[in-house]
Amino acid sequence: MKSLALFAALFVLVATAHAQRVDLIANSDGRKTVSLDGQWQMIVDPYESGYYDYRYQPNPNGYFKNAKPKTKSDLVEYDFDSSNTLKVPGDWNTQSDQLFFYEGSVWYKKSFDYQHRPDTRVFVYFGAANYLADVYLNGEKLGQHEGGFTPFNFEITNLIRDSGNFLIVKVDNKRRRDAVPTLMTDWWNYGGLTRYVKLIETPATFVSDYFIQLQKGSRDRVVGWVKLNGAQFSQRIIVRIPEAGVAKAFDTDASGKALVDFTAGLKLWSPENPKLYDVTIEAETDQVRDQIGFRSIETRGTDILLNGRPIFLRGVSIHEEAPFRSGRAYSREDAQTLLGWAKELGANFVRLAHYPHNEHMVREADRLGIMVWSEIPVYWTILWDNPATLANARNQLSEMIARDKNRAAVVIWSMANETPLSDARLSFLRNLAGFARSLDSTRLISAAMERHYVGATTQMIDDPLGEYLDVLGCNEYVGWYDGLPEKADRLEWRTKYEKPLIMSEFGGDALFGNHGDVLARWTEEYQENLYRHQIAMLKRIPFLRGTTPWILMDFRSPRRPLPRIQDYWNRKGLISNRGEKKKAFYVLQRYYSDLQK
Ligand code: GCB
Repeated sequence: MKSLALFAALFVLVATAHAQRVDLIANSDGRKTVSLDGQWQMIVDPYESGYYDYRYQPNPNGYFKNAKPKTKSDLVEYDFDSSNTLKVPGDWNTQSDQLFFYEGSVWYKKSFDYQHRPDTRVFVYFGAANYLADVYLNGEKLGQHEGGFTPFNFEITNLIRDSGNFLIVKVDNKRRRDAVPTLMTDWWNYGGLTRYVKLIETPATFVSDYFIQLQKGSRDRVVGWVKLNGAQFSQRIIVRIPEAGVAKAFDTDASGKALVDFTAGLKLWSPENPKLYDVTIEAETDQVRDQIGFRSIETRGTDILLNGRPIFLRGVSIHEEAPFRSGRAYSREDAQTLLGWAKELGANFVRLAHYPHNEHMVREADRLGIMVWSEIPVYWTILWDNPATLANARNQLSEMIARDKNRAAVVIWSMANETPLSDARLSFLRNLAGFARSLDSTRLISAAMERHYVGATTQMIDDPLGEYLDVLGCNEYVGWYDGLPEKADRLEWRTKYEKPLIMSEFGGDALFGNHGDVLARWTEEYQENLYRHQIAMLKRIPFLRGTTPWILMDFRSPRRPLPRIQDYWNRKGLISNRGEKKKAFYVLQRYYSDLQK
């Protein structure tokens, strides 16, 4: 009986946590939106006493009630309105010295008025909150979201009022062994409401999502779907691409989903010509707009084919670290700076490591003609045999794909980074790869794997995961963690698979402005020499079809304490965090320019 009650209680908990969560509103272009960016009141709560009582039980009168003393005798031990503020979007670590190393809970509060129009629905949309977010409006819980790098939204139609709304979010960035990522990473655990927050208004029945992309292998047939959310499921949908003369009608089924299928003469998206079309999706009760590019991406043997032609992916890895000011990047300007540097390098490809970056990055990549590898933070030593960890990884994967599936720039979904071999890990990652394919059959699946030596000079790629990937990714640090740069000259590469390889990481640290000879660690000369030997080696790998060296710009990492050199920065950037180019930048630039001749 007791366990039944517990089960029932658990069910209610899970049900309420997700009750009001609808499909991700993947795009709000053309809708009424209200930005909630700016200063939010905040309370730092390391003991979570705004959530638990002194017996460590959830407190029904937690901080989310935003209580105020009504008489002079009332005891209320917190007050948002006289507390400090934090800017949203933005991590808390770089906004306050006291919070620089902080990992724990912070409560955010924003007050707002809203003219709710009749027959409309309202949602609150978060670009991302790292890591666990509990969201409340006007004292009522909307739900919880786990995962620090993907968007989520809750419907607030029945709770929002014309004036005096208060939105309260408890954000907790404590690392956990069973989370994704897990305890150990090599990047800063920036906490907070790190991306844009907005209100989105929709009609009662609205277009909640759509997938409008070329069918795999085709260059003129668009196959996808449109989904409605609301009571009026049965509708005629028209997909228009005026510039290509497309206006096609489709009917939704009983679940509100219409399958889309048409052929069109489209100029294909490519790095040379990143053509985007204005696309509108009209339902009887709603209409949304988007800019969408069309291109095909496939593999044939060891080749990667873009629009049917073999291509080499001249790439670079990027963390979501803000150029110049540091902290989590979030803005369009940040994306333009980072991708502008990638362009200057001669890149046609970027690896957005190690988690989904903010939406500006992929939208700008779409505009600039830069192909994207996008990944989830399944990194190093995940708890492979824990079902909840797998469910969490699957959820982050589905939210990444939900947001970016219409971006032509995205050509690769990557499942994991440098994960140690085991049966449990293989079945976890195989599950993710299958799930990604079921959500999006048009893109290539990859993962950054490791390699090992067979004898002293042969590098072998035979990770059993390779069987489930379209493109092999491989991280190697010959010349940094593995011998000195000259070692690369003697190495030969082999693979068990007839598949293309992207060298997904290589590199070494250099402090900008630190000079010495080619064997002196941390100098620009060491890094430059390392790139020279690496590139000579890469040229000898017959199945190599892309490179994303580590990394475009220095990034913060708690694992890097060396005073005056690292100071908690990973210095493998080709560019410093202040935007200064190191010598190795020009070595890679030369390689990429030669590849285009
Ligand atoms: C790696 C990781 C990356 C680290 C890098 C390094 O293999 O994938 O996240 O930052 O090495 O600098 O050690």
